[in-house]
Amino acid sequence: MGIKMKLTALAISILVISGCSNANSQSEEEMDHSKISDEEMDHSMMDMDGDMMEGHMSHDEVVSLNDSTGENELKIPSMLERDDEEGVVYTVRAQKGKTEIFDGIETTTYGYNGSFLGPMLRLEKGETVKIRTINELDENTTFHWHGLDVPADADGGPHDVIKPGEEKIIEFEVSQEAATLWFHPHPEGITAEQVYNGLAGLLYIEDDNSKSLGLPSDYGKNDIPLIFQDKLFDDEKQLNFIAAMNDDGTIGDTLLVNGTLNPKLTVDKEKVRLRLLNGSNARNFTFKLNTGDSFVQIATDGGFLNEPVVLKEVTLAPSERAEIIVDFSQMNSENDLALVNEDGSILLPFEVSNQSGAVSTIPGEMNDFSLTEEEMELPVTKKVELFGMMDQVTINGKKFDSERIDFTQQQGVTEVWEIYNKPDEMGGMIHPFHIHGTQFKIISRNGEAPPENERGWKDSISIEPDERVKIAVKFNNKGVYMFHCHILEHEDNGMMGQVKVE
Ligand SMILES: [Cu+2]
Repeated sequence: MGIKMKLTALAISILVISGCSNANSQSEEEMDHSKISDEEMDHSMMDMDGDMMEGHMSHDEVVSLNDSTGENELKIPSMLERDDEEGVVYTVRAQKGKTEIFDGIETTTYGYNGSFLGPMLRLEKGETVKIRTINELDENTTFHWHGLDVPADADGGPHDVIKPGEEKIIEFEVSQEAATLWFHPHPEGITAEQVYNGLAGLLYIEDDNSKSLGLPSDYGKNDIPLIFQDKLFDDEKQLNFIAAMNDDGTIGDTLLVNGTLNPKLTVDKEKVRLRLLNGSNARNFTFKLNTGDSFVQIATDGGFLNEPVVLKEVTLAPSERAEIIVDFSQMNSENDLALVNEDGSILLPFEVSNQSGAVSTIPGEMNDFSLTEEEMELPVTKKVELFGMMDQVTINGKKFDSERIDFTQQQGVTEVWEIYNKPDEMGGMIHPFHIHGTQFKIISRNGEAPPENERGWKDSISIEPDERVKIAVKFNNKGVYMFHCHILEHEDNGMMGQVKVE
């Protein structure tokens, strides 16, 4: 971060403190808020008055994460078994329970088919699936299948409330390609709390392609699910959401990976596939190896990239996924290897065993994703403006109203949505934008082609302040779907709209 940008951040904080909101008087260069990270903004604000500015609590990155000490082996979610019923039936129960996250201490948590988080649900493209969803909580919930291309009545948005003690069977055909998706609750106004308390699970889709690529696919061995979540525990080691809650996204100092405190992952000397999910309420993660070595990304939110992309780091906003492959074949246990965050904090130490694992090669061609000339030239027909902070967040100047349809779109017709993250006098903040019931294609970010690792199916996109993105959106099913900010507190505060597909 250069001095100029620091000064810019300072200039903005002075601007704010002096109560001047006429940001137009700033030069264009100074107005380039997108280059100022939230951290810079907050630090400069803290420098000025020694504390957070009133009414504007921290964004993410302000509370740093504690390093994982690596004393606990990573837990791997169990794979959900099919029920013994006609048709393909899975049962998913939302429950409350107690979990030993800290040694000898019981923490009250929520989970699916267990006390914390959920099992991994593995579906095959082409199969018709029935899922029985049961609410065993003492509050309303919904079961939302994030990234799944399903009819709206199976999507589990805020309209699909399941009351305590009630259940619902949904049925759909798995129509999309192999991907790492997930599921979580989506009840109006209380999504953040329920996810924070532990309701989240993984949903894998496999298909002929994914099974023929020869990628590491031994679940829990060289194909590892990784749900990253930050939490703030109180003195009794409980998750007190009301106390921890921040309207701009609840941020914690304690990292849990698959619900494991201080996790480490033991791997053989082989290529290992890591399916990264940012399951946090609000925190962004930038994943990299502490050695500075590169890895390859093979998949986005909704499927394989056409070719592996070599990277040194990958950033995921809440709800985004990336599948990456790390090559441990030349590593040994003397290497102090770990997955770390942008600031170097240790997220997941690796222990490399002496065993040589499977020899796998990463194919050069993995998919046939394409963004056509025709799609790129379509006019913008839906405009979305994300704005605000705290409980003042809006989309196109409005807050969510379950009775209001914001957009209509024809089933099977591709439209270009332009999403603009409008800065405020504070600079603004990143909003991860998610659309239900579809996977979309990124056409451009500020007029430029997206980076190589975003040239694949996406259901969420991280948008910087003052950034304008164009995406090609097509719905294959009908009904009313949500689009919203995936900072869950923003969603609960009304940063959400509805599109009706006809
Ligand atoms: Cu937001």
